[in-house]
Amino acid sequence: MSRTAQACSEQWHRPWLWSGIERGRGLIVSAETWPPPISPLRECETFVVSRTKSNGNLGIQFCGRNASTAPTFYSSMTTAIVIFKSEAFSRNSRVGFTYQIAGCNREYNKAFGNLKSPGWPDNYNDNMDCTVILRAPQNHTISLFFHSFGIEDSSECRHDFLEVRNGSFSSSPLLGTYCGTLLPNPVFSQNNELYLRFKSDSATSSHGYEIIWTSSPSGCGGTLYGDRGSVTSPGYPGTYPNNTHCEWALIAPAGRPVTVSFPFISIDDPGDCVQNSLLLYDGPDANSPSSGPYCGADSNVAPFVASSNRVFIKFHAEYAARPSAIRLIWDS
Ligand SMILES: [Ca+2]
Repeated sequence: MSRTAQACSEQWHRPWLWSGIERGRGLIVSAETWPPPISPLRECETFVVSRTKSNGNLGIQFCGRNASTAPTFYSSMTTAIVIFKSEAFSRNSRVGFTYQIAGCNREYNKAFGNLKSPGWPDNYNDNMDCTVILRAPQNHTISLFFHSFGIEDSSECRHDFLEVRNGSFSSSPLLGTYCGTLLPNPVFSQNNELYLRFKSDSATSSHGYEIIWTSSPSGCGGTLYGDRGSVTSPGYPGTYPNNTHCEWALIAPAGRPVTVSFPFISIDDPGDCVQNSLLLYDGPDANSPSSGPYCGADSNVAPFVASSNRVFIKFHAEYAARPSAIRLIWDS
């Protein structure tokens, strides 16, 4: 099934709300324009598209004249909302959006995002076989952080499993196969692509998984996007390498202030928090008011409560002579 909606006026269009009917099957939304663009206009002058899930604004926003460059949007649930705004629309122009019921295969060509098991937050269905390919920009490596995990446990994960491979093919080197309820350690790719396959058998399901992923050219850091999630130092739970420098920009949905807690923090340091430290900023970048520096080992650090939906995190470690790692969790 697919449906198309059109807009042709210079105003905020009433949002379209589209719903699928099959639990566990999201929607794919894509955009096109008529007539095709002839000459480029200023970015964002012609149309602004924001497509969101029904329970918040964890969607994507796209500005530009050429709809063919708009990323395809996958909803994780059966509903998608499309909001369209035009500021300078010519009389003969049209923009359209098409949706169709999606299978569970996904391909993301972007630097960061989040992944949820099919049907989340409900249990996944039986007999699923889903492939997800993450493709970050060239020269980036990907960090995959598990925030919630529950897949039917079985010996050697023979019943249901999530597997992660370093590359974009089913034959790429295996990084891990996961089932059960133990939260897997983060996965760090060696290049800019990861291949994930989720498979369930014909009986017994569980609540599935919630994953935050990001990427950066330095091997650590990137944008973290989602209403909640977690992040760790590289190599976690092992010790981070010497000269580690990570900068994470955390973005929760608008209007939802972020709280960051510290379930594990052990930063080897002589005590002055100069060479090795963690800083949290109450805003989008390092110009925002900071909290910290945090160093040493402490199991009882008070949560950091931000005033908005944006937090910037800077972790710098020149050396680690003793076992050292950090894990942070955020909620909004
Ligand atoms: Ca099963």
